[in-house]
Amino acid sequence: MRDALPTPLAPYVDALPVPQRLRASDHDGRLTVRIRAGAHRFHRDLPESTVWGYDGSVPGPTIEADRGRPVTVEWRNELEGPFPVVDTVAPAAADDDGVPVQCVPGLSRGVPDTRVAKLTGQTVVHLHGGLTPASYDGWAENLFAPGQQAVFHYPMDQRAALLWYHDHVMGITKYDVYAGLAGLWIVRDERERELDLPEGPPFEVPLLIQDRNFDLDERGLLRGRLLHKTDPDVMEAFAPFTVVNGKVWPVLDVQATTYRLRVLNGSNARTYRLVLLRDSEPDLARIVQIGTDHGLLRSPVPVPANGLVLASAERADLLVDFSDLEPGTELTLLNTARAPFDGSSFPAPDAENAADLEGLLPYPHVMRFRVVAGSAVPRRIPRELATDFEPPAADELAAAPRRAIALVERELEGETNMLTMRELAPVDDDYGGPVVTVAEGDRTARYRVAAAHFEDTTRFFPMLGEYEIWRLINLTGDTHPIHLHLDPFQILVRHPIRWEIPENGIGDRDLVATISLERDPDDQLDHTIDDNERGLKDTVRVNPSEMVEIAVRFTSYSGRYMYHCHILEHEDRDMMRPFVTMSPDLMPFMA
Ligand SMILES: [Cu+2]
Repeated sequence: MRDALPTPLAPYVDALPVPQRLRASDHDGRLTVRIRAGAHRFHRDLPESTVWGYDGSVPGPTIEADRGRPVTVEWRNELEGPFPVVDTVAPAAADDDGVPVQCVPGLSRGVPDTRVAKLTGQTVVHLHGGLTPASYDGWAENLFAPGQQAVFHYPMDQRAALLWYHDHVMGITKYDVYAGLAGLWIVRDERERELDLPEGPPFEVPLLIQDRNFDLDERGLLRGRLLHKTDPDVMEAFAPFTVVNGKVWPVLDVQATTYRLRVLNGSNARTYRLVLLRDSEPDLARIVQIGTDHGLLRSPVPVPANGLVLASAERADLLVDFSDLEPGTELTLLNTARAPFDGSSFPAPDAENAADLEGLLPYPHVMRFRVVAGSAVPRRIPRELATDFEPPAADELAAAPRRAIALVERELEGETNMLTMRELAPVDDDYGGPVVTVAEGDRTARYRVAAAHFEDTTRFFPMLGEYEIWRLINLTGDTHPIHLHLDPFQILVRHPIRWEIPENGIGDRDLVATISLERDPDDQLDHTIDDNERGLKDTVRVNPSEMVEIAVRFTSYSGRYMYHCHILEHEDRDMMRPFVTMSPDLMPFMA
């Protein structure tokens, strides 16, 4: 079933909102952000929605900071009133017409979850991509309640990049972010200014992309109330309406010049593959990508031929040249990615036909650009961008500690599936318990599961200043965007793998699996690292039948941090683990 539904809201009628700018330098580095309920209109033809937002707005204000100039934020929790999102699990995955319930608004006969309705507004703020001391990183269990506040110090001793701040409460991040608790944070530095990149309005435009769904009233008409709906087959909420900076399918008037788009996928679970179309044809050649999660790439790269893929929490810094276009020209940004995303491709020339109900993509619409009158000014694109990082050299990695983590989905009877990160520890040949074997050429390594749940004993103690190699082994059918807090990493390789898990091989803590580093003949994915992934990343897509190796070097702070899947429904359902960065002089004193 690859089919469209009629759009219940008119696309491309609302102007793209640009979030309020909050420049730290205008406030001597001291900011106060009130976390509170607000009223927000997601579309011209929708009634106002109640949201929970930073400064009561969706998205929150875009905080702008300069490298080397610390920022202190007093996060004041002033949340009150009922929780603004209704949560439900529909009793069936499809309605009577066979349409998946996640493709349509309304409860689809689901019963509102009363536990969610009773949430009172406990919160904690995490600055995603921030090199932040552990005390201010927003540990998921260190909460502040309504009436309380937290004063967090952000050193901003880090390169220019698009970061974002969002709620990170253990178990309910998916609800709090969906309610509106997310905003952008831009770090600027001298290198970017040397390159004369667009900074600020009108030519630098942040695009925070999310998906949202809404409840219906008794007459079946859309009302503004936010709806987080899942179904018995799909535990993640994949909402039908794409929202950019808080508006469903907005339009941006652009002059005939180069724009810098700072794109973030802030969705709970949905991955986007963004394709720009003009006159129904892909028009991706006018886009170059200059940056990724942690800022500038070493040189500009084209976006992949079938579109720019961004999983939850991934960012892209794009330059788009509109200078050859006549006033009145329209370009449309569409999404061609099915959900749940499994890494498979979709041809860009077919983007207009990407609607796919079974793939939980009823509307490919994202937003439109409309060229308006003005003088045409192309902008020179620098050929060399970042000069401050290199791929790690072989000798730097030769002695690097290696860690292995299996991503596992455990199906449970009458309960939502459990997703866990299984930290693997090598065992010798006489170990008699359940093992995971990894065959690599003629060598086979054997592992036991050493940790499976967030509260299991911490096992990862990376030493500051030293490279480590982490191997992320996906034993599920979906792509998981894995995010490490604190320092960025580089992707070394994506290995295709074959794997087998016997019946009942996934226990609460045990795992039996046979993995080999070879391509499965049925595997259609190419498992390449895209050019735009050869930068400093903090979130990496780990596709099905794939083992991703990353090289990470923690440099900045000692303390307790976490890594997790950035599909919020997974992170909340245990796909998260702690690690502790260590100063080497303390290691002899570790028990
Ligand atoms: Cu996941």
